[in-house]
Amino acid sequence: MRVDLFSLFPQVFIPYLDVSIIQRAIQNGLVEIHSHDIRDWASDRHHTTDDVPYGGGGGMVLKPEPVFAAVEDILGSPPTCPLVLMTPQGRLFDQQTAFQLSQLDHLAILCGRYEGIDERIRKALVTDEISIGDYVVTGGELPALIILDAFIRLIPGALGDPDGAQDDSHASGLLEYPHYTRPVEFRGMRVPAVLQSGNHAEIASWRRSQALKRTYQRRPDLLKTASLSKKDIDYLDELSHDDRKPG
Ligand code: 6SD
Repeated sequence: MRVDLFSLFPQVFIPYLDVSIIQRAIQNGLVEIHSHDIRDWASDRHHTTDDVPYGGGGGMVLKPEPVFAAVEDILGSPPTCPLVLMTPQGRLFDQQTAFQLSQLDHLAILCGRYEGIDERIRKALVTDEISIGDYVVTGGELPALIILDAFIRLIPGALGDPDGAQDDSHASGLLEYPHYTRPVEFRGMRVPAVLQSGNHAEIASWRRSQALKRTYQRRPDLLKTASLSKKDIDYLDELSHDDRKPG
């Protein structure tokens, strides 16, 4: 897979892409990341990339010319791959979108700066708009890194473990069960006995119940779309009946 990143601060991507799972995925040829400095396509003497907004008001706006020039130069005209704009106005990013992005051969991401981008960029170049949540950060770089990280780890072979990301929170539509490692007792807190039993069926059943309980307590909204067995539903019924008992 190839990813092209367009930004006014492409240097911020480097340290994050240089470590851990993403670095390994790049080294193993699973993903190729090219970051581009939009300023390199600014044609005036001062390499200007922003200008005042028509209609007045505060803040500056990302100019269309350098963005069109950069995107058309790198992706062709018209571009043949999706161009995602990181913006608080986009659709909310989730694990399903991460999975869809991980299956593309080629993806481009545009990171805004300033108070906004000229609307003609959105109209003529952008094919999809994604938000990482209902809060505002200073530019699209951190949001882009978040979606990059989320989908690169889903590319088959990116995680060392052959089971990959299948147990991750949200992969099953549920939150993850609790994890324990050694020592068996730490500051008076013991590892649940079932995890030391060696009984794989019982361990799987305990983990499933814990995942269901956590999701029920913290993110009950997720239960509407999770795929649940008859046994899961019976267990959730039990939890909700316990809630209704006095005391
Ligand atoms: C100015 C940006 C680009 C500013 C953003 C995206 C989300 N979900 N929060 N903030 C954002 C993206 C903010 O360029």
